[in-house]
Amino acid sequence: MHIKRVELYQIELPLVHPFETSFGRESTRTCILVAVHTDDLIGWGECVAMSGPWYSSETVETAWHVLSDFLVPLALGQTVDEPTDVSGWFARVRGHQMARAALENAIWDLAAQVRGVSLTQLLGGTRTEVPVGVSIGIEPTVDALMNIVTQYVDEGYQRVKLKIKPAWDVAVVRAVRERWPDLLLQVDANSAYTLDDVAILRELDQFGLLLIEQPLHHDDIVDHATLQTQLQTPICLDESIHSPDHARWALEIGACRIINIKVGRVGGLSAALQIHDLCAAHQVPVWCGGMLETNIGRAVNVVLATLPNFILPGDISASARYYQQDVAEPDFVLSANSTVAVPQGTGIGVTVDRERLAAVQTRYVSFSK
Ligand code: OSB
Ligand code: MG
Repeated sequence: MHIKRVELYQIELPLVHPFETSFGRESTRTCILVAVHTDDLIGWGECVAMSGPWYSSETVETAWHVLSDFLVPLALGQTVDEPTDVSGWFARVRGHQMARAALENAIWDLAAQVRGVSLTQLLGGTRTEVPVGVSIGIEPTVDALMNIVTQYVDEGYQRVKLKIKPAWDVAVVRAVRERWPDLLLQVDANSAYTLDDVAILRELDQFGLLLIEQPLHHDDIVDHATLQTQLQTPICLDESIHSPDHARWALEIGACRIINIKVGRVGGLSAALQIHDLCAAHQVPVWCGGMLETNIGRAVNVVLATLPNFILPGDISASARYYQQDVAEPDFVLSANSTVAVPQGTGIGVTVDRERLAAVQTRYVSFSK
């Protein structure tokens, strides 16, 4: 297949409920959608960079710049046989994983469409539904949080992740654990602690958590290895793992016992597959993280989570947990056993709603060779 044209769309979608983490509060999701055209097909990818450099150093602006000025020119006019070749075109570009992933994933969508198969079939995924949980932000009060957890548990989520930060940790987790003794529960600190906080983190051991996600510095691997020797709860790395090499380094020094794979954070599906396989070889379970995606990015997450070593439930909640009206359809819906169904159509299996896209679009550019 031959890449003829690439379009970038910036959109703004209001979240149904503001999402607060240790790095800040978001009420609207601003993101970039990438459309890659062959003569007769269009592949879609979502760039998960956020408006500010709080989760990672990338932003919507840096991704727009790097896509427009470096990545799209490298892709235009190329003939693709295997989507695993795409990351090689971008090898000279350092960093900017989220920008690279958006373009690479659009080409994966195309590659599956060209073959007339679903992306799940192309990747060799084995599930028709994937187990999911819900990631719950920091709330103004414990009462407000308890109401939100109640709502999600009533909706059928069987696994809950709580965002924590200093002074919003042990007491909050205790309150939730006391009310739901059997709930699958985990926490995510988004790098809000240091090794000086070992005593607080050790207190979390009493709550039978599935994991503690990214407690220390966003680029650290070494201190996490030290911390893991002092905790019973498995550490799961998110921010620190930008590539298959980071995953290998983390496993080699025992920095974590679980890895959260986010396609955007690691630079695309090819890298995500490599990390999946590496972890499987080390018997280290993985799960699919989320970045408040629209149905385009969510579809890729669901597909990725069909691979066998995605053992823990993903941060892949139902579409309605994020947006009243998405830019692609159909919506992902929570089933009675806390799963979502894997799309069966060709490619990523969701279709862009052009009217909705036009209504939320704030910036647009088209490049052709
Ligand atoms: O750290 O996992 C994270 C959202 C935005 C940025 C970082 C994170 C998150 C989430 C939400 O936890 C996951 C989701 O439901 O999409
Ligand atoms: Mg995280």
